[in-house]
Order: sequence, then C-alpha cells, then structure tokens
Amino acid sequence: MSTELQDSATVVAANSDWFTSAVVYQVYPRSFSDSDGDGVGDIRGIIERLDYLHTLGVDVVWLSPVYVSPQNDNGYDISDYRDIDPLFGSLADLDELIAQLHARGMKLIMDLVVNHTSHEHPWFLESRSSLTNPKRDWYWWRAPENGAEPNNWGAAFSGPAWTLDETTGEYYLHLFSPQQPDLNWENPEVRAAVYEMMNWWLDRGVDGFRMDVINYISKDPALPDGRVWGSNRYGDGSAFYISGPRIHEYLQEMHREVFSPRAGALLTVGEMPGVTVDDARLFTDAARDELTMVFQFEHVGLDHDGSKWRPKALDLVDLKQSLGRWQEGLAERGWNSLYWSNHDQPRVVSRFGDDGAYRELSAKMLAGILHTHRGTPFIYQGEELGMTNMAFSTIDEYRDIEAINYFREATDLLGLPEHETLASLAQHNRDNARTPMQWSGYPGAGFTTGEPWIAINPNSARINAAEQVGRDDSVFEFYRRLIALRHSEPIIARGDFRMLLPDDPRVYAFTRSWGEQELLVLGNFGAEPVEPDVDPAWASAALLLGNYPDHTALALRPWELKVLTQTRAM
Ligand code: TEU
Repeated sequence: MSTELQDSATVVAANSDWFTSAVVYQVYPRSFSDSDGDGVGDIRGIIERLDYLHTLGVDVVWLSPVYVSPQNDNGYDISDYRDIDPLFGSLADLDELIAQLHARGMKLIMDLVVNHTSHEHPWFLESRSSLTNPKRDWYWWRAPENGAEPNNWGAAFSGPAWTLDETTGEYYLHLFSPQQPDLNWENPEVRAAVYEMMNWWLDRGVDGFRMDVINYISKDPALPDGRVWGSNRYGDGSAFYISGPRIHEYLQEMHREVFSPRAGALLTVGEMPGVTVDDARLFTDAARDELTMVFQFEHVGLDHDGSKWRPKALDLVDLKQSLGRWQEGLAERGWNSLYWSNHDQPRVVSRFGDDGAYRELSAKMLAGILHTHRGTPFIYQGEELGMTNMAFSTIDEYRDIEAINYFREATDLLGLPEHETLASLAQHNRDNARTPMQWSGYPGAGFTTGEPWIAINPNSARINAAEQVGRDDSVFEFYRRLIALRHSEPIIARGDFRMLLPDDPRVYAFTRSWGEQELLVLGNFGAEPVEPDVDPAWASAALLLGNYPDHTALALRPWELKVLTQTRAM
C-alpha cells in the first residue's frame, strides 16, 4: 500500500466535514468477486480486492446488503439483521473486511434496510401468527375493505401493495414485493429495535449507513387511496409515504439514539426517491441533526416517461436544469450526494454516453462532469472501467424480481407481445448494473471460476480491470485522477458552483470558485465538435484535467471534457 495514499485518506477522515472531500465506492457483493467458485460474489472476494480499491483511491465503501436473506430482492429483504448470509460468508469475514479497510484508511458503510423486512424475518412470522400477538402492530395490518385490498396502492414490483394473509384474514402492506412487508414505524418498539440493531453494527466498527428508502418510513396512518395515473391499474400512494408526517421526527430521534455520540465520524446517506430540494435541505442541514446527505432521484428520472419501461432520450437542458437546481438549493445549507450509477440504474456510459466508438471518451467525460460538482461522488462498481449495459435476449436470462414480475404482468395480464416487453425492459432494467465485475479477459472475467449467477457481459474480453489499471489513458486511471483531485483541491470539494449555458442542448458548462481560483468545466455531450459560448478569456487558461491527450483552446471535440483553471485578480 502506498503511504502517500494512506496519508491522504487519513487526513480526510480527521476533519468533521471529511465527507466533502471523500469519494464513496459501492460494492454490490453478489457481483463483485467470488472467492469460493459458487458463482456468487462474497466477502472474502471483496477482501481480496481491497488493494484495487485502495489504488483507485476511494475513501469509503458502501456495501449492499450481506445480511441473512431469502434473496427475493438480492438481500434487500432481510430475515436476520445481525448475521451474514452464508452465501456471502460469516460475521468473522465481515469483521476482517472492516479491519482490512480501516488498515488502509478506508471506511465501511452498511446498507440499512428498515422500511421493510423479509416476510421470513422472525418479527413478521410472529406478527402474522395472530391478531393478538405482541408484534402484530410492528407491521401494517388492515381488515379487507368490501372484501378487497384496504386501499388502491400498487407495489413497486408489480401488483397491489397489499397481500391477504390467510392466518388472520387481514392484509399486510408491502410497498415493494409481498416478500418485503413494511415495518410500522408508528410503533415505538419498532424504532427502538432498529436503533439497537444500528448501535450493534456501529459498535462492531462500521462507519455509517446507506439507508434504503428511508423517506418512506413515515406513512399517513389513514392510508388514503392514491391517485391513478393514466391507464395504470393501481393508485400511486407516494403522496402518503414519501417524506411522510413524522419523517424528520424519526430521523432526529435516530440521530439522538444512534448517531450523536459519534456523529462527526459517521457517514449517513438516506436513499430518498421523490425527495424535493427543500426537504433534502432539511434532512442534511447539519444544524438539524438528521443525515449527512441524501440520494435524490430527479436526474435519473429524466430519460423516461413516467414509467421506467417507457424510455425517452435525455434532453441535456433538463439534466442541467435539474442538477443545477440541486447545486443551488443545497449551496448554503445541506450537502449533495453525486451519482450516475448504482445497482438499480443502467450503466451510465450506455445511458448518457456512447458505449460504442466513444465509450472511453464519453465515460471519462461523464465522470469528469459529475466529480467536479459540489457534493460527495459515489462510484458504482465497474463504472470506473466504463462497463456497459448488457444485452439480454430472453426473459430467462434476467434475475431481477422487478424485471421478471413486470414481464409476467405485461405479457400475461396486459397481453403485450414478448418481444415488445423485452424491448421496453432493455434500457432501464436493473440487471444491466448487476452483471459481474469485469476483472480480466479470461473466462469468468476473473469474477468466478464457477458458473456465475447471472451472465457475464461478453465484452469483458475487452473491457476489464487487468487491461486498465496502470494504462495511463484508461477510464480507471481517469477516475483515479479525479479522486486524487478531490483530495488535493479544496475548490473541487468545497468551491462555489455556478451553472453556465443552461439552454445549450450539447454543452454542459459550469464554474467553481474558491478564493482567487476559478475552474471552468466543459463537457461535450455528443460526437459533433462544438464551440462553447463561454467567455473567450478562458482560452488562455491552463488545463487541469481533460480526456484528450492534447489541449486545443475552447473548442470541444467529440465527448470532450475540459477542466480549466485560472486565478482571478481580486
Ligand atoms: O430502491 C428503492 C427505489 O425506489 C428504487 O431505486 C427501486 O429500485 C426502483 O423503484 C425500482 O424501479 C431500494 C434499493 O436500492 C433496491 O435495490 C431495492 O429493491 C428497494 O429499495 C427495496 O428494498
């Protein structure tokens, strides 16, 4: 391990606003690295790859769920919060992962899934057993309304948000699948049990949490019908559970009970679909003692029409308008997270870039744009290699409950032709992100020696870590440079942000400023050369970072990124 890198990570961790200059890397364990040849990634596999992450330079690892789970939603359905699924290893492996990360100056944040549990969690088994069980009220149970569901809400993974349980003749609420019953946070015993479990993990040495759909935990107890959009079968209940009535109270309570004794050192990231800028400011204003930052979803909702299964082309003007508003909204108070990718989103180079002829250039341009915004950047495994979407040709190749349920619903219930349904799944399905990490060009991609749980992208022969680490102009080395810049340049971590050219459909342009220093960031979102309409005085500025080997004043070549720097006379 290079001491230079370790020192920079240690310095980062010593300050209370350390997260402003930190970069987080998300590991989706199932697809990261398989140490025992069963075709599924595991914790020992992650441990074997820590030098890779250290070389990249990331400060924090976010680990998607490794808890005991029937794996209906790949671990986002937990049946034991205090143990590791044997598929991934053991608690001893996790302890070693923590120790090995800490030894390299990195932190670990665990995925916390407490809006719901698995239907196999003992809490739910007890709750469903009788109307009078002491844990009955730990979940949302309601008697049938006129012999049917208590309200019209639909579930995220198709069908209604309610399932009838024969044991007691009542329905339980599940915003995702029937295997993911929602916990009732109105009940103080539920909250206490969750806080106790969180403290147990922090005592074990983890450094914080990425908190799954945490803005769904407070629901309007009246559970009113939701609006039915277009020709949808079900109502949209989100108005009654997104950032619901008691959400800030719950998070402040969690802060008191769990975070406050170690607040400055922890990283707490709330995943919050549908969160508004104004709410995000409240959630992340340090003075309010709630969370460090939130994941918002606005910018990843711009390239489809309501449903993610109805893709449309991204309009760059919309992207700038959206991200620019978040930059502005959290400039004075609060803090942004920055991401293009995660385990629920398509691969960014296939989505907003060009995964053909310009794959490397566009992957670097997208990375450069994101990482020079103000906020904490998140990298999803394989993004640093410019990994692409996967072309699945039949439904049998899919593994994701969301895609499989949608396919069944569309073909069986709605009668859509299979080829049309497969076509609508292609762009935004979550398995795009979940094909195995491409470590090498060998069979198994260096991910496994066995049969992988999901197909490996055939382009692993060409796109892989072994080919990129150490090759100066690779996507990997570009990410490495971006991370180092965030560590060394306060202007990138904390400088003011100002969006330029809001109406330009092809150029993404903004400035950052910090004292006398100013940066101009320019990105060409296309293959046509373009002359950006910015102050010509920038033509003489120095190039801090670019994705072409040479520098040609202000004109932008296909998918070109330039980060220019100059010092202003004050
Ligand atoms: O995702 C919540 C979420 O709202 C989405 O990103 C979700 O994948 C999308 O609505 C589906 O179209 C979180 C997790 O990240 C996801 O993997 C889980 O499936 C989900 O919660 C349930 O725990």
